[in-house]
Amino acid sequence: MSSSPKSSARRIGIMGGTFDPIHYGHLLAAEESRTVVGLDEVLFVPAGDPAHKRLRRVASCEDRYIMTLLTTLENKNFTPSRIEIDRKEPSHTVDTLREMRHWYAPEKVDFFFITGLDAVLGMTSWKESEELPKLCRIVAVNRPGYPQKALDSLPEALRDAIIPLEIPLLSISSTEIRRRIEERRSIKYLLPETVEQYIYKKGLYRKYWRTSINENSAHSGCTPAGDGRGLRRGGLKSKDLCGA
Ligand code: DND
Repeated sequence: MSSSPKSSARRIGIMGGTFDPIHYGHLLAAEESRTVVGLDEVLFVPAGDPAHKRLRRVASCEDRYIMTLLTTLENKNFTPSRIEIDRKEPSHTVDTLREMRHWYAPEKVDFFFITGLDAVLGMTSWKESEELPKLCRIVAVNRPGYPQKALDSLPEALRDAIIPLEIPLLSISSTEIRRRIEERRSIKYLLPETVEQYIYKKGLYRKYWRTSINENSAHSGCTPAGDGRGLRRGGLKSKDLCGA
């Protein structure tokens, strides 16, 4: 699998995230990866049931999907995917990549999983992490406080699959955005305005959110939060949205 666009295989970037909420840091990472690594498109894959975020409350997967959809409308090369939202199990990248691989002949597509350096450094704890290099290349974008040198600590097979990518550092995080909302501070210019409006309209991340845990777990089901009106599952299928 090559990192430069020489073969005729379609080069698909996969930007996975909890996206709670999605912000300009995610978008910049995806756009820089697309242009520098030479990707044909980038799929944004919100985790349906982010197993690694069980200890805090996470906005419903439908809210996070809608925020992702609103964001991707602004870039014709970005496509939201429901693949993890529609899966009834906890979200794991290896399952997503295998499912995507299943849709395409191997010579037709190369996958590039786009992720921040912080996430890459924890990858050895992901489900079947040793399988990931067989399924995709990993574009590791830098983040403030995480030196590229830290990649040396990863197992060789994982390291060999990594394409390190320097991007302009944006010190924006979903944690900081949620904190600002709790504290009634402005979140303007940290994320697209449509997402900001959606957050306020649905009353997401207000102070009382701190008190309970992840609502997206398979036990509680992936149901719309808030009043639940109009945000039903199943309107769009993952294949439609992933362009498969
Ligand atoms: P996060 O919860 O870190 O997402 O999850 C990232 C991906 O890892 C998702 O696809 C997860 O399903 C997958 N994962 C995690 C743990 C275990 C397993 C899989 C498993 O398979 O077992 P966030 O929404 O917080 O962030 C999304 C991405 O954007 C991350 O890679 C993060 O590093 C990056 N990012 C930034 N990059 C550049 N500048 C910024 C960024 N803020 C976040 N300001």
